[in-house]
Amino acid sequence: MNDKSSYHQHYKNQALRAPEQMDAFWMPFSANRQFKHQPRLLASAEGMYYQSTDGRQILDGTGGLWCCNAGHGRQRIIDAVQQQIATLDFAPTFQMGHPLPFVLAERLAAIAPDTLNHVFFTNSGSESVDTALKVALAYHRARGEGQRTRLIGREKGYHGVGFGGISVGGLPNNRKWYGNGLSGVDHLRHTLDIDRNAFNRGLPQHGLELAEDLERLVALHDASTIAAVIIEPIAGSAGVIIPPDGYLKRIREICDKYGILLIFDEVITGFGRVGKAFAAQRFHVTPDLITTAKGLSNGCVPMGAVFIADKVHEAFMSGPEHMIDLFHGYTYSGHPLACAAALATLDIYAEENLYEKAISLEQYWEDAIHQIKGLPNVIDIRNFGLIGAIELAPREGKPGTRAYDVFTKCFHEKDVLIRVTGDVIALSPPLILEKPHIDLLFSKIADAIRETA
Ligand code: PXG
Repeated sequence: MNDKSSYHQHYKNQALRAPEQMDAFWMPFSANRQFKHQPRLLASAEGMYYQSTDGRQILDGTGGLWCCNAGHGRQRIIDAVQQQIATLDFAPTFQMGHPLPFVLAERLAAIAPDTLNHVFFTNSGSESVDTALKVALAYHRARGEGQRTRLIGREKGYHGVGFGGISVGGLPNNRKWYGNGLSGVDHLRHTLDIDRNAFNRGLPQHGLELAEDLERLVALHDASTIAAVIIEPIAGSAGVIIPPDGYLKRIREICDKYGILLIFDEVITGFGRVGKAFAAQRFHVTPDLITTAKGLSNGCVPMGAVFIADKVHEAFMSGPEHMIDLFHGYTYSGHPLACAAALATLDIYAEENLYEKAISLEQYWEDAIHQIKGLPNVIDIRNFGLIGAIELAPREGKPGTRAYDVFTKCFHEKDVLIRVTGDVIALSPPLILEKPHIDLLFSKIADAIRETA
């Protein structure tokens, strides 16, 4: 297996198995039995395309899972990771270190909003969320406000799958199986309002008043009990929810008024998806913490990072110097391979101006996706940055099946990879895409929608 083609062959032979031979791997967030009867397997990837195990080139409309902003198979990342594993495979992370996370954190702080100058490394978005929630609680305690233990999330929010994340999250299926979660959590109302905002381009014009829902929760619980609000500037997993114009700014104002920390979960919006390093910058709203993962390392090695404002960080640095300042961390926080991948990824983003490129294609992207309007069962289209969503009317009594059929048709017959959640088609292509890819993507999706009853 020393060249790519023999590797493919090996992989392919291994992958094409009878369903019962696939049973050992319990796939995440998947209909396992259905999948194993008609698997969708990817063997390799380069640029804008995956290659399926049956040898087809599949256009990537999803950046993997909102991860591969620089596209696939980037030589610079490959070289960096290969060199790193040959040089330093692992170094202990508690009370010990190696140079890369220091270098990487500085690079990250330089592209983050002004005051977010400190970075805590994790291995996933879920861990980033747990980290941010814990830092928020500990921050208040360190300042003598230990009674601020309440965390506020939002309906339809997705913050990964840790107990913290599902507690502040607002997707019923991700919560209801797992008991009560954290106590003392409450949720803002969500902002999806198709009745008033259907087929709106960019930021919805209706719904700013929903930010005042935070005032309701403050009145109910009292500000003195509330540690933090966590929201996605743009929600992805719930089917792409774009914030109403002015909403994030108003949430920031209310948090400031009551001394509540604001956490932006930018696991999908970070690293160029909306034309800036972070959505915070695009919206001109600076939170106190930002959670990230995915695009940080182009999805190549698992890695997450939490960006932390100076004032939060400082609150931990006043004890005796020999004291551990934060009793939190992961064995793999700042893993050498992840750091190497992330540094190479940041190089690519900068050298290829990928964030600016995303903005320069935004109008074209918007025009292309809105051409889907009028096709059968299309009830809404939403877009911002290089994010797009096409919402289909659910089939009577069978929610999710219509979009799922479009998804499988796209994969098996149209050679494009899309993602569906519920009856929403969500799109988040690599930022390296060109106009012809956009044309191809939407013409195939349009065909698939037309051909799906
Ligand atoms: N926060 C947000 C906002 C996310 O979107 C996570 C946290 C959790 O990250 P990890 O790395 O622990 O999975 C996410 C993950 C989709 C989709 O297509 C989105 C995610 C994961 C899988 C699918 O909507 N986001």
